[in-house]
Amino acid sequence: MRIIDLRSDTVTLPTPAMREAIYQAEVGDDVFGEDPTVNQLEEMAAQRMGKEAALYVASGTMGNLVSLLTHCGRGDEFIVGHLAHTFLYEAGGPAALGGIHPRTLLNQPDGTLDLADIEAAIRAENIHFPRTRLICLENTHNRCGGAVLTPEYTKSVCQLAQRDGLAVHLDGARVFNAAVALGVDVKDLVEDVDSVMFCLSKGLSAPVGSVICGDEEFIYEARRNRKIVGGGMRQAGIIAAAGIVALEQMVDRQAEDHANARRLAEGLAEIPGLAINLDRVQTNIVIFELASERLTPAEFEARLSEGGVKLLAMGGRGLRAVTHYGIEADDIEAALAVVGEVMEQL
Ligand code: TLP
Repeated sequence: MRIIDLRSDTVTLPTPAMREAIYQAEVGDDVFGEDPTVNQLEEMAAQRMGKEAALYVASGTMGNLVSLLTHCGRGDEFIVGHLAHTFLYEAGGPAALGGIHPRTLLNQPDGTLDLADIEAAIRAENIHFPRTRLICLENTHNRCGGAVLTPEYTKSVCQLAQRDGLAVHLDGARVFNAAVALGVDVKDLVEDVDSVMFCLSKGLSAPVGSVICGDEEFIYEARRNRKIVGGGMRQAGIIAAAGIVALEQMVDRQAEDHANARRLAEGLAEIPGLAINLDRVQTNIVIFELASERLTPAEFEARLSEGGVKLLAMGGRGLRAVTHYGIEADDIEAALAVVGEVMEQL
């Protein structure tokens, strides 16, 4: 039976070109700055983002953590959405390892934070208060169904931050999905942020790794913090080689993933017992609800899995399916047929 794995775009396997690049990669000791392949990837990433410098890290979680450790000291506060990945799914790393205090604001359904809410949350200087240092945004927004933040919105948050001397970090795990969906250069989405982390190992299909981009000084300090968390990786060119192929070959094709997600969402909308807001499907993530109370989302997930379709129950009545390299239009039709059968049997 063919397994259609829609749990995440993290399940993507390296392409033949990536395996070839891995085989051919020239490597050296990256902690000495001597891995030519890592250096090439970092230069390429900085250039793509329009930033001065970049740093290769093991994961998105490490990239966000290292960025937060670089922006904030112990007892400092960062403003973050209540549905942000950095807040929900990174094991409290900034608090556990950096003594950094999260100040959560309600995410709007489109992934934004209300500008008035941000303004109201910025603290005055007072010995009782933590010091607000940073605003953290997420584009695309995972828990908001892959919602895209526009260049204009991001710019307005950055302007507000600059007025109060705060930095802005973008969790851009899927920022290339946002760029493809909006038809803009990714530079336009990160122009005014102080740091951005993007993942090579999700929609771009590389096996391992993420990159942080920012100015020279920020990246110098981030390199120290990467060392502190044990992220100095020696002959990392072996994996960085696939990252270079990802940036060269795998960005534009994400439009196919978006088209497949849209088709999936439209198909789900026609199946009785499921609820979905089609306006919210903008990129490669489809979040929908099991409206029928005849089975729990966990049971639904298990039944689909027996039929060869994997997706994730997300708490509450919500479920998530993610399209990616390796999932074709036919797979979407096959997945919809399995979902339809499971719902009919209820
Ligand atoms: N997200 C994963 C899981 O952790 C939920 C997924 O399957 O979507 N920022 C965002 C917006 C993310 O979605 C993720 C991973 C990360 C950061 C962390 O990246 P990794 O998994 O490389 O540490």
